Amino acid sequence: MTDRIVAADVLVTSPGRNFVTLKITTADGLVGWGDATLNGRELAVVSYLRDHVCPILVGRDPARIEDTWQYLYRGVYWRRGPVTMAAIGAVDLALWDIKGKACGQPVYQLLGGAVRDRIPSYTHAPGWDVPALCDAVQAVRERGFRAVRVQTGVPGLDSVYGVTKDGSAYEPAGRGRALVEEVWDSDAYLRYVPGALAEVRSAVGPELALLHDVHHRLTPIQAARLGQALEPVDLFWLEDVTPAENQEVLRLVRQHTTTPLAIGEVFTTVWEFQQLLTEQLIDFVRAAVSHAGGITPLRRIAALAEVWQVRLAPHGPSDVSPIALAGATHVGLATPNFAIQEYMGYPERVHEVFRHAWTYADGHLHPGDAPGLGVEVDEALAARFPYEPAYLPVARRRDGTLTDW
Ligand code: KDG
Ligand code: MG
Repeated sequence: MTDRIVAADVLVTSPGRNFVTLKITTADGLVGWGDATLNGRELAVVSYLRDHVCPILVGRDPARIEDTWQYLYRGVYWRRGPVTMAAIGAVDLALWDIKGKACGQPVYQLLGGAVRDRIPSYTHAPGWDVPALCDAVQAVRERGFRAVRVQTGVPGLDSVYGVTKDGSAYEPAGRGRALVEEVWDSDAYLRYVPGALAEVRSAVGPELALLHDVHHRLTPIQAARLGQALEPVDLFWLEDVTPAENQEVLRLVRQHTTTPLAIGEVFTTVWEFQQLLTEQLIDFVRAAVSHAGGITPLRRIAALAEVWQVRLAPHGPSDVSPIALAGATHVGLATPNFAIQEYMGYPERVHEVFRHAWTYADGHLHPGDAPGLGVEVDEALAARFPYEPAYLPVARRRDGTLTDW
């Protein structure tokens, strides 16, 4: 007797930050969980799911994951985009969770089994100045990480996205209805960062993998100059060096530097990677399993990347929930061209709301061997933390114009 979806519900909880979670329940009593969190636009995805997707899921066969993906992607007239793809991603994750539970297998086994024993991961070490940065890197190293994302303050700027002055962990979205506005100065950043990261490199030695995120803030020629200036630092990657809507601009960057490039956390479909991959303009694909529409399309993106020897390194900040992180670790264990998983970490309460089988040890993640994705949501606890408006800051240049993300 074919199982049927009998309910699809959306939970919003805020144990320190907002998370949107999809719960799919079947007639056989199986429950699948999916992450639909889209930082700063959470309620748009809630409505997309509650008002448009959940009603049409009821009655469907949960085992037909690919057909449901095609149904939700091709069936609706309007395709792509972060809201649509976060919603589809949540459904896809939940259906893989259900299929694993129905088979009594962890999802990575359904993806063809493990090609590695554990997944390399990196975390964040922000520091307002070089001494603080070196301390933060050392602290992360002591937790076993062999790869660290280093973000620094910039002299002359009061605030810099991703870095706190007191060294406390930063949360991308600030609570409150008002968007915080920050001043950004690319020239000050370009003057300071190469020297600062060179000091960090000489302090930590040659082996530790260092990553840096530019958050799309530079023009193509500025990105080329930064990449060149950072070559002696031997970065593992330089991320989001310039906005990549017009992907041709990366050709200019490639012409001038061999610093490896990582792009893709704001991309939502394989088509946005097409030119970057076929012209070998990037070395790492940063798609998030939730924002790119789920495990099903992420595997397709990885397969296309493999043709050009480009590797997968999914986005994994605190605004991608432990359910999506679980999904990424299952893909990571089963996908040959998987390089590294971002693991920014979560406040303790998040681990209490999202009880997960995935584990972190000694710089590596493992999805665990629980059936499905291996995450269960404590709904009673989640209900104690209602949604609170929270938004990413906006940056303006000194002349008042908006700068890119
Ligand atoms: O919501 C946006 C954040 O997730 C993003 O800015 C973090 O760039 C980021 C990263 O690489 O983790
Ligand atoms: Mg990033």
